[in-house]
Amino acid sequence: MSTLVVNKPFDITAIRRDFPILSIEVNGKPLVYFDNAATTQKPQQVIDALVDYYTTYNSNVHRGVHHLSQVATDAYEGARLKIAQLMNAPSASEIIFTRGTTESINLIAFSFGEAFVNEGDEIIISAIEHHSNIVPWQLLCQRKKAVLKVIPVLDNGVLDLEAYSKLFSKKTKLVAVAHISNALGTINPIANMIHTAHEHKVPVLIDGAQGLPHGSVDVQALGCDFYCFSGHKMYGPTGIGGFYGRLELLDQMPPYQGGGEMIKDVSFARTTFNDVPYKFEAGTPNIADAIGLAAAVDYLEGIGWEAIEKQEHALLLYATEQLIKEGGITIIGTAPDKASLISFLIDGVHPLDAGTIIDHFGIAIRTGNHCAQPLMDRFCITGTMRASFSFYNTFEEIDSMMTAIRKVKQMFL
Ligand code: 7TS
Repeated sequence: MSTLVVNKPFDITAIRRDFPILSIEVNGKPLVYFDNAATTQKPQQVIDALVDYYTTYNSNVHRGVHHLSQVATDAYEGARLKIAQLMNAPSASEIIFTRGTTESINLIAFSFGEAFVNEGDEIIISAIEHHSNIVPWQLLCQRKKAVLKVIPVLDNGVLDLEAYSKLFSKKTKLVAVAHISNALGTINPIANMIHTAHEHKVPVLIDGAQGLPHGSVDVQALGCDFYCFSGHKMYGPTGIGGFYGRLELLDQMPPYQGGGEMIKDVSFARTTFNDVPYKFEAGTPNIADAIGLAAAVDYLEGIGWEAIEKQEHALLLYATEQLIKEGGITIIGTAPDKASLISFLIDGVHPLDAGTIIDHFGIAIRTGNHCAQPLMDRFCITGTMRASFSFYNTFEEIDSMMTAIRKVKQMFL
């Protein structure tokens, strides 16, 4: 396991070589992968870490005194520590592994809800949330007869912070908001929003599914109470993710699932629960993929967050310029502060039709509502086309997308 991080110069050719899938062809054309907000591709280093685990030290964790179990436990707990360091969490025990952002939010909505939410209480979310940060709160509100309040969004895709500050009442129990919108690219001013909530003594959950992959996150500097993430969106395997939770809250929250590992002592009369993080990790965890995720973090740190942010920002600016220059395109979401994704419509063409034609050119973009149906309703559209970039994408790939867009226009207009 590497501990020394040496930032290499940004060498796009070498970086692309690390991702075997980037050299395949789709429909007879070199793959252009612009669906990184849905999931990112995996570098060989992550694939190797998975193979190495299954080939040389596959074993269950926390249970055995035998050699393999200890090696696997060290690697699994090492992955937890790596995530804690990545997010600057005060301690590794405040990192809970789950299947990803959706499971993290469901866990917190259930467990925080059991501990702190009662009839008539209020939860604040925003108009630009992914369904994963809407539905768990709706379920909680139904269960507890609580009330869901929604921060409105302005026409440019920026949250209405004046309206936000007026949503708080003595009944507000939690704010749950995305770091970065997966449908618009808006980077929310979460530090300010957390500050406002804390003035009202209300804890804040950040949906970081699109946040953690794009830049360094410091949960202590932000002061957030929960920060949720998905490993597969940050170059790690699917089926692994988790969240940071403030210890003081985690200690007061009941378990989400019962089973092995989350107990201290079991009798038929009574069970006492393990300490965090194990209280929230019932059953055999996803050992291999946690180790794969740690390899992804090593990989990202090897490139360096500054280099990643710089390349992704340059790609966003270039794509935005090209789309504006092209004309006949409506960009949905024009916030001044945006991450590396762009949602747009070719005027007069259904996004699904356009996406299908673009796929013929080997170009993977996303079309649809991006699991943000209320947001689409707000903008009176059914969906958009979305190109989401990673540091491994190139300006030439954006040129290829523009050529495909021109072809769509010729066919439909
Ligand atoms: N929150 C946000 C902001 C997201 O973008 C996503 C997934 C989720 C939560 C759920 O993450 P999961 O890993 O638990 O599924 N977003 C997308 C997307 O934009 N296209 O496909 C999945």
